Amino acid sequence: MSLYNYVWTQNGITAKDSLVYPFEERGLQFGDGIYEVIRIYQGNYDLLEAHIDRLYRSAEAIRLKVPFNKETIIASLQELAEKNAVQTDAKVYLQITRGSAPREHTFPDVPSNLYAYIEESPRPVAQLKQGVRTILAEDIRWDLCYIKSLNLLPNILAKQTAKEKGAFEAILHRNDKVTEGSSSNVFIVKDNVLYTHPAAKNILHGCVRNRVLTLAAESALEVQETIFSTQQLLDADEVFITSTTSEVMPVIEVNGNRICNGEPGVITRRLQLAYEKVSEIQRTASTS
Ligand code: DCS
Repeated sequence: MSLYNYVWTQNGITAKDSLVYPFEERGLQFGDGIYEVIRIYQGNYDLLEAHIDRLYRSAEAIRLKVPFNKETIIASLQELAEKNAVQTDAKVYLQITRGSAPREHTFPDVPSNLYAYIEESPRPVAQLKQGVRTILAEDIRWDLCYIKSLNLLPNILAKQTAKEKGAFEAILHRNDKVTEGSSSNVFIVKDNVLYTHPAAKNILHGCVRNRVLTLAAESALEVQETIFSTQQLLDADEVFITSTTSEVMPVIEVNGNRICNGEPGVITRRLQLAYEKVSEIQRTASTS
């Protein structure tokens, strides 16, 4: 996937090839930082404020200084998209770390490092239509997964296992209670009720998750933010996962067990369409 040429750093917008990182950098050496992945549809940001709000919540949780206020971050990301003349479906990756300093665990007295770049990111149209396979994996992460931290090793290992088993996502569980996916939130539908894990500290409070909950409430669908088990997942009428890049993605298999006869469910479809509408996703772009 191609990267757009200009990146934004704490020092301004620059060509990506001119960006040099020192090897003594807190993100590189400790994963001491936070990030966001934000959608761009046809050159326009989606859910930008929600992502920046979450960025600040993550920063506060790890006592990281964000070098700009919210308005400046939003304006700079807009400027970055304009400078790159982005017109396609894309995503921005924004990262802030505790800066460049000799390797000591304690906080250095240096400015934070920030960068953001834009990458083309076509919507996964075929998968959105057909649904995807998933596996179950133990959730071995720490207790504070609401922080979008750079430390993604457990997520990476789970996603790699999923890939090796021909699956799109690993659905994580702790003592047989489903938490979320390795890079997504998980929903089930049972008897016309939508269930998802509560927005507790041990899951990421997904921006797409929040939007789907709003859409469900607007369509008078009963929603319960409660913990459910792996058995309830396997017995669900419908399952779907949500994320910035995957939107509302139907799940048609969990650990080799077919869900909804291997077809995306009716309520999943309805929420998918509502999501496309509210995100102002161009139907022409999504079906091309
Ligand atoms: N849970 C985890 C662990 C995630 O990493 C993500 C998104 C989500 C849930 C869904 O959150 P959003 O709805 O806000 O996207 N992960 C991003 C990532 O790392 N790549 O793409 C999305």
